[in-house]
Order: sequence, then structure tokens, then C-alpha cells
Amino acid sequence: MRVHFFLPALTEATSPFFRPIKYSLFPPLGLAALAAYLHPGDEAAIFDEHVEPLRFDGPLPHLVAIETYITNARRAYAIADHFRAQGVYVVLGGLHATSRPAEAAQHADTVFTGPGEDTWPRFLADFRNGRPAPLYASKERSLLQAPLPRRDLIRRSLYLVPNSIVVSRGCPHHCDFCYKDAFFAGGRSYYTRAIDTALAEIDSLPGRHLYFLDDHLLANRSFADALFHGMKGMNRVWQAAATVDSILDVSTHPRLLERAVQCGLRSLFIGFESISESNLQIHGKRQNRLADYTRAIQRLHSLGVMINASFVYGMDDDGEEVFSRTVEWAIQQSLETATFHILTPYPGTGLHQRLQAQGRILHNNWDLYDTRHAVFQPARMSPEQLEAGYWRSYRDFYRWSSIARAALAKHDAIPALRHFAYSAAWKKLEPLWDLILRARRVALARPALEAILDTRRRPAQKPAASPAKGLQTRPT
Ligand code: B12
Ligand code: SF4
Repeated sequence: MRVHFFLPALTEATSPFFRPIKYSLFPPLGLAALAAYLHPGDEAAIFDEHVEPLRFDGPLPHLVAIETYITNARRAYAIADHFRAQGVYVVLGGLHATSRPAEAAQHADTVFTGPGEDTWPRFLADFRNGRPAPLYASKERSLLQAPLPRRDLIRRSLYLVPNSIVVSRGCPHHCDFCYKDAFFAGGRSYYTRAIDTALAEIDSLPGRHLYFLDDHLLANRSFADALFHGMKGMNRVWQAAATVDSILDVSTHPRLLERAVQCGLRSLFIGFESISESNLQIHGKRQNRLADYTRAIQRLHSLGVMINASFVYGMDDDGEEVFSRTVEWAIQQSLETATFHILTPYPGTGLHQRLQAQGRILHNNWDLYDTRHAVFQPARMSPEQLEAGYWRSYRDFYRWSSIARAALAKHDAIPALRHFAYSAAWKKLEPLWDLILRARRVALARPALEAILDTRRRPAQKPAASPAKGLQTRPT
């Protein structure tokens, strides 16, 4: 059987004028995970439109499987229609198909909702027997028996970070704007791989650099502890994501963070989301307490871990002042990089239900649900003000003078230099990234990334800035 997997791109990623580096970071891991369920005699190929134009010549596949996100849904449907018109069996899955199965069904022979580890092998058996169903809804969630992704189908040279990896799925928290509760509805919404398999996968990856795409790598502290224990001595440098409270939590495994650093943690993505306590409460971000922010940042910095901070604009407590306040706060906290997002009500989320009930959703043009457009009516400003403030934040945070101020706030030469180099490399060198991508030479930048990540002042031997006992946060 010949199976073709597609990750369609949103329009911006294929622009002939400018290619942002962020679309050439990670390979389509979800599709590689699905390909692992095929028989050895099957012929499989993965096509990622973010990194190369799709070609529709060559022998027709027997089966086409397409991953949908909200922003690539329109393109996914066009590709699906193209193959169906030629009689090819087409299936759609992923986040958007999960939240809009009826919409996806207009372009597919079969639609999948939720993660694919339980439904996809069932479908394959049904398909081979000539009895595929129109809908497969995931209910039994586990990674314990899941095979490792078919990385042999990924062209590593086209990605800056080919070693992306997920060792868990979902997250134990319930922020109302997050994709998570909608995607994992109907079953468990947080689970991990077996430690041995996770370590075997890590060990199989060439090079030094890893990027864990897990929503919250520290969510299960025993799992994380065993993982970091096993990674010791592997000589890796890695990046990941975690929540504010997990940085300060010393209730169990009090030296978890130190262990993470020992085995290569160099930068962490943290969803601060807002510096308004009221916003955090409205959106169910209970694991974030404003009072903890500075201590969490200081703890990470004292261990030599850089922070990629994420902020969301347009929550109900946000007025026009939110942009300058947030950017100024981020600079003063010496945050290395920041991503700003416009609050986006993905279908199926609690946020979407609330805004819809309030009549505040402006349209369903999924192309614009890209966290850069205001697709709803904000409470305290106009959609135009929200979009303008969003773009201004990027300009203000990544000005040379801001980068220098944030770096110098470290009061230490090596971390300040690393901060400067890392931050400038992401945002100030975008035209250079564009050239590198066009020349298909992105892999050449990998050693530089590893070197910047690994340049750090070693933390002192004594426990670095551990939170005071009386100020412990909740367990995750
Ligand atoms: C890595 C990543 C990216 C990468 C690359 C994506 C890639 N190469 O796969 C980059 C940087 C390019 C990216 C870009 C964007 N992303 Co992004 N990204 C992620 C992230 C962090 C991890 C995805 C991942 O690899 N997961 C692990 C794999 C194993 O799981 P998976 O891909 O979901 O696949 C499983 C299932 O979905 C299912 N499945 C998927 N497809 C199919 C198909 C079939 C047939 C079947 C049976 C099953 C199935 O089975 C797979 C195995 O279980 C997610 C967050 C998350 N945790 O999902 C956000 C996320 C997907 N991104 C998001 C967004 C908003 C964006 C951007 C719009 C951001 C921006 N402003 O630019 C862009 C647009 C992307 C686009 N093409 O439209 C949102 C999507 C919201 C939504 N409802 O669609 C997420 C959920 C982040 C968030 N919390 O909001 N992203
Ligand atoms: S902590 Fe992050 S991943 Fe978890 S529900 Fe909240 S936004 Fe989603």
C-alpha cells in the first residue's frame, strides 16, 4: 500500500518574498508517529509544505492522510479535494478536524478526532479489509505501546531542529484558551511514554540538541525525575516548556530543576500569558500566580536557563496600556526572548463558548485565527488597537536598545552576552535566516545554536535560589 502524509502550510510559510525561520524549525512529528503503524511492506512518504513546495506528480497513492491545524485547514481541504477528485481515499485528522469534524467531513472519506495512537491502527486494519468507517473518535489514550516515530521519513537537513521529541501528551491544567481540553475531550488529557522508551528515543537522535515539544515537561515530577536521571551523561543540550508553578515547586523532587540542568536544560518556554492577576483568574490559569513570576524567573536564571516567555493580549482586563506595561516588565525581568499572541478562541475551547455566547466572535475565517489577528471583540479596546499593540510589542521588545537593556539587567558578563547573541539571532537576523532557508542550508546553523545554548556560567555548587519553604507552590 502506498500512503502519502501531508502537513499543509498556512500561506505565510510559503511566501515567495520572506520565509520566517519558525516554519523550518520542527519536522511533522505527528505524521511520523502515524507512519510508524504501517506494515514494513507499505510505501510511505511525508510531505511538509512548510519546507518544500508540494508536488502532485508521480504515481497516485492509495491513501492520503492530512494533518489539520486551524490555520492550515483551508489548504488541507484543497489538497484533500485534489486527491479525492482523482479517486484517492483521503483521511483528515489533527486539531482542527477534531474541533470541526463535520466541516472536515465535507473534504474527507474518513475523519479522526483526538490523538491517533488508538484510532489510526484500527482504521488501517479496517481500510485493508475494505470496511473503513467515516469517523474514528479517540478514547483510549496511552503511549505505552506506541512505536517510535518514523524519523527515516523526515528530511533532517530541511529543519533547524530535527530532533524535536514528545515524551508525553497533553497537560494536567485547564486554561480556557488552550487547544488542550477540546483536543483531548472524551479520554485522558495527560499521559506519558514509558521511561525506557523515551530514553531509547533520545539516545537514537544524532547530534546534541533536542527540543521537547511536550506541553509541560515537568507536569509529572516522578516521570521527569527518572527521565533526567537517565539523560545524565548523554551530553545533550535541550529546550522545553513548563509552567510557572513547576519551577518553584519543591514539594516532591526538590532538586528536579537542578537535575534537568545537569542533563542539558538550557532554555525553557513559559506561558506567563498576562501580568494581570484578574486575567489569569478569568482564564483559569490557576497554576500562574503573579506573585511567583519574578522568583521563578530568578530561579531559572540563577541556574543558567534562558527563558522564552509567552504573553497573550486581549483578555478582558487588558486596555491599551497592556502592551507597553508587558514589554517593559519583560525587559526589566531580563527575559531572553518573548512571543506575543493575540487571544484566539479556537473552536471547541471554553473561551470560544464564552465569547460566542456573548456575541463577541467576529468571523470564522480560520486563516486569520493565527494569533496575529483579532477575531473577536475585546472588552476594553478595539480589534484594531489590539492588533496594532501586538505588532508594537514585537518592535519594542526586540529593539537593539531593549535587547541591550534586558541583557545588561543580568549584571554578569557571560549570561548577558549569551542573552544578547540568542535574542539577536532570533529576531534581528531574520533576513539572514530567509537567505539561509532559500539556500537550503539551515542545518549549517545548528552548531551555532548549540554553542549559544551551551555558553553559560556554571551555577554555584550550593542550591541555587531554591524557593523558601514557606513560599512553596501547589504540586502540579
Ligand atoms: C511544533 C508546533 C508547531 C511547529 C511545527 C508544526 C509541525 N511541524 O508539526 C510550527 C512552529 C511550524 C508551528 C506553527 C504554528 N502553530 Co503550532 N504547535 C506546535 C506544537 C508545539 C507541537 C505539535 C506537535 O508536534 N505535537 C506532537 C505530535 C506527536 O502530535 P500532533 O502533531 O498533534 O499529532 C497527533 C494528533 O494530532 C493526531 N493527528 C494529527 N494529524 C492527524 C492526521 C490523521 C489522519 C490522524 C489519524 C491523526 C492525526 O495524531 C498524532 C499522533 O497522536 C503544538 C502544541 C501541541 N502540543 O500540539 C502547537 C500548535 C499546534 N500550534 C498552534 C498554532 C496556533 C500555530 C501557529 C498559527 C502559530 C503562529 N502564530 O504562527 C503556526 C501555524 C501552523 C500552521 N501550519 O498552520 C496551535 C494550534 C491551535 C489549533 N487549534 O489549531 C497549537 C496547538 C499551540 C497552542 N497551544 O495553541 N507549530
Ligand atoms: S498550562 Fe499550557 S498546555 Fe496546560 S492547559 Fe494551560 S496553556 Fe494549555
